[in-house]
Amino acid sequence: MTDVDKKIRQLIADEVDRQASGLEMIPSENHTSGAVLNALGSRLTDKYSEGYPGGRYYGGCEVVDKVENLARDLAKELFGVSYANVQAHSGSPANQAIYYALVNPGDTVMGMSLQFGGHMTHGLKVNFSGTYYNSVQYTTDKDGFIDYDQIAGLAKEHKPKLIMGGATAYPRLIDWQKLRDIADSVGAWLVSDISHIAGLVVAGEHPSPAGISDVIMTTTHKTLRGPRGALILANGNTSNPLKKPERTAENIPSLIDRAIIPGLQGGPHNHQTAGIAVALGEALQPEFREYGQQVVKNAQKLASELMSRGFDLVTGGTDNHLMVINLTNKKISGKEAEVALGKAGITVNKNTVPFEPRSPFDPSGIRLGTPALTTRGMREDQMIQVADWIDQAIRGNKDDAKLANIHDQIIEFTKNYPLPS
Ligand code: DSN
Repeated sequence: MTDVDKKIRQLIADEVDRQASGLEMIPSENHTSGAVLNALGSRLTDKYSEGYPGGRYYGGCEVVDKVENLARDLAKELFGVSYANVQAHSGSPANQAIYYALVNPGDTVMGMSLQFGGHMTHGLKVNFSGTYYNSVQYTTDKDGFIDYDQIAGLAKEHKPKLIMGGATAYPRLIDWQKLRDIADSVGAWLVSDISHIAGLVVAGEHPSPAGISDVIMTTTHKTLRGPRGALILANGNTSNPLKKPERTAENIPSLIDRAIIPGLQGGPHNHQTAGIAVALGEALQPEFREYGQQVVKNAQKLASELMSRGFDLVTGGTDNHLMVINLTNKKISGKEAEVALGKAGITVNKNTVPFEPRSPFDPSGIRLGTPALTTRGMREDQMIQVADWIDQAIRGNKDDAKLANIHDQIIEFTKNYPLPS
């Protein structure tokens, strides 16, 4: 054992302790099962396997072919599609592959502005998606709801080749059919980024874009509760990544496969693929459906408890796993709140609110959600206590002794809700 190994072991133990003794409320985070961790820490990480099952550029791939085929089959079954690519290393590379497959540099693309709840890869000017493509950004209305009329108007004016639906900080349901109609009105591809809500889609708590969107992308580590990674899903012809296909709907599998490799990536991360397969197998169990339903019940209970304590929630509540709180009326910035809640053992992230008047580095809001707390077995009753601690921490944000006292209470409380073993 080297000194570095010892240090890293200690840091891993410290991180486990931090997670176990606090409330992880960043809505894009979760706690994976021991079975997923086992797959991630396996010898599969040693293996190179550029290419796809049955068509690799390396020998010795007979086992990892089975791993990847299993992950692909489970993804198809879970989301009701005929094609899945499981090799993208995470969400941003997956979205990069989708643009690479479907549009050319300089083409017009449309997505939701980051400030209003979108993602960097949905066309942010400083991201590849806003640099290599002519990005047009849509926003929400003044109350924080997606404004489909605005999207339709922008589409008519700018004629995008691709419209990206989906968000990272949007607390309401997304109407995929309305986006489909808008995309069809201008002949654009419709891509649905369901990274945040994939677990809710599986649980029937959010409408699925399957059969509506041309391509679906999801990361695997948020509500889906797997390891870091991504799925790109579609329908269409069986892929033949060796032939350059025309950009037609039935060729989407070939276009995506070629965009991942040789387009953008080299070898897939086989340990990650195995972890994804394990997580997808878990998501197919009936307990996962109950889990997804409970995530939403917990979020709605937490939202109503916070609102009853005077918190101003963007859109006035939530339909999903997350909420964005505008803290302006509490006379505290998002950054200050993130720090104060952190001292109290509650991990959230600062977040912009629609029409943000402040800097994104110190915005007006915070974003929080219930996926990880629900994984640990917390239910609506515990959300009342959590809301109370959040309220106390925000009110006492300058009082370190008070924040430490809340943290002590949370340490005791979390002993009843262990991380998955
Ligand atoms: N970084 C993710 C999130 O926190 O929502 C999005 O990729």
